[in-house]
Amino acid sequence: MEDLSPRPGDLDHIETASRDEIAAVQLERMKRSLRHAYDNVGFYKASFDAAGMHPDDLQTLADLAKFPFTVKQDLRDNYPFDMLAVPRGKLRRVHASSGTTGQPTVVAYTENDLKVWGEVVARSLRAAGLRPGDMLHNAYGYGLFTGGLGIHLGADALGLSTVPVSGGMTERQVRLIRDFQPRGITVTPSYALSILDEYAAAGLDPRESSLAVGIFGAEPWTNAMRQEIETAFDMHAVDIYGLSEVMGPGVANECVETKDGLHVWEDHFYPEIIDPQTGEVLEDGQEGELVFTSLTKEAFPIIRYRTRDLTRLLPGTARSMRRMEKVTGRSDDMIILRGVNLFPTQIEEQLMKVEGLAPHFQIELSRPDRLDVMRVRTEATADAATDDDRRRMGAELEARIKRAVGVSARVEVAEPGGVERSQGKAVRIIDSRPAR
Ligand code: DLL
Repeated sequence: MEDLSPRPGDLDHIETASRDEIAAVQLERMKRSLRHAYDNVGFYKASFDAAGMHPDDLQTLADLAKFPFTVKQDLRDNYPFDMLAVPRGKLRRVHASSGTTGQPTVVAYTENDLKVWGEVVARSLRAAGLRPGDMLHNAYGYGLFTGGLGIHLGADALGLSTVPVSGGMTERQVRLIRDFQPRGITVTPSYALSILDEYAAAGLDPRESSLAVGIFGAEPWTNAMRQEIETAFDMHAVDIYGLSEVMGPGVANECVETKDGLHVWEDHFYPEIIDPQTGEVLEDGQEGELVFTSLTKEAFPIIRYRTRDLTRLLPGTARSMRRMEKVTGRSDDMIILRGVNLFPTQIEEQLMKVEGLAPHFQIELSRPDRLDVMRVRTEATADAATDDDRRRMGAELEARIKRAVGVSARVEVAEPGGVERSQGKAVRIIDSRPAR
């Protein structure tokens, strides 16, 4: 694989600044952000007042812990525009969650917010190894989802030429990559696997493609999956993280030269890790729920937003900013099976170890009698397809899950192509258990 490390002079000053300098920038911005939220958003005025807190009570970064949290339901309660801190006329963009699991939530951006978003995404794409003049195949969905348009903003800011292909029409994805010869691809890891299938179907070798790096996010994926994708395409695979409520993609990104977790762009987004049960702030290094406070957002400032994503904070390496470890999963996606807690990423990790299984899977939860049953549906790769082989691979995965995760699962190995493919975020869990 090509060496894509940054060259001297490529980085923003703040990316390699001292921790003291970063903390000074954060404190000054945090004071302003709390004040802006309190003065301009009724919800924050009410929630700070109820907690007996005022923006002037923030003297140190640690004081943030005394301020109240914001949760998804608060955004739903203030649908569509009651959380905005600027007049409607100052908005330049609105995005929204799909709302498939309830009322949609809305986020909005001023001109300056779009500029900052472009800068942090440009920083992310550069951390991944892209340089001005490179071509980017952007297969994140365009639309209300922040993925497509957010990456596009950053690609413009960095000076890339973007192919705004969006998700879907997989055959065309492969044809355009072959014809246009892009250096980078931005896509969910699960859709990258669908594109990989299409290469095989077209009789093409993905290792011959022009791609030098893929920038994957919007859903959890494991280091085992990284290996799989890097080998299949002969390119680097790095992780990008973000969420609409905090900005969109580009809140944190891995550096291609280290691939050791995602540097949080801490000059704009202040991270904390809390104990999800007690809300208490945990030390760096301890695993818990990630919480973000925006430091520079105008239209939609967000204070102590509980992401429900589980990870830990680690010291900086390739950049001075702290890293977050790859997200294990969302607390909403945690499966509790007969007293054992587990995440789909743990199943992914085991699955990748079984020779002959394709990296596609879904987890079905049901309760035929009184006990919960977990069924993992996966499939064989094209060249390992006899019934006996499939039974053996299924048994091996069952044994691995039992040993490593501690639960009994029934594994069903389908024919190649038997598991539903994603065109964006994969649906990993199908839960048909009746509510208790
Ligand atoms: O998924 C923004 C995004 C687009 C990030 C493209 C990266 C690339 P939402 O639709 O609001 O925004 O979903 C946010 O997706 O809270 C996580 O649970 C999950 N997520 C995002 N990136 C990662 C990642 C976009 N790298 C939610 N690893 C977040 C694991 C991720 N989970």
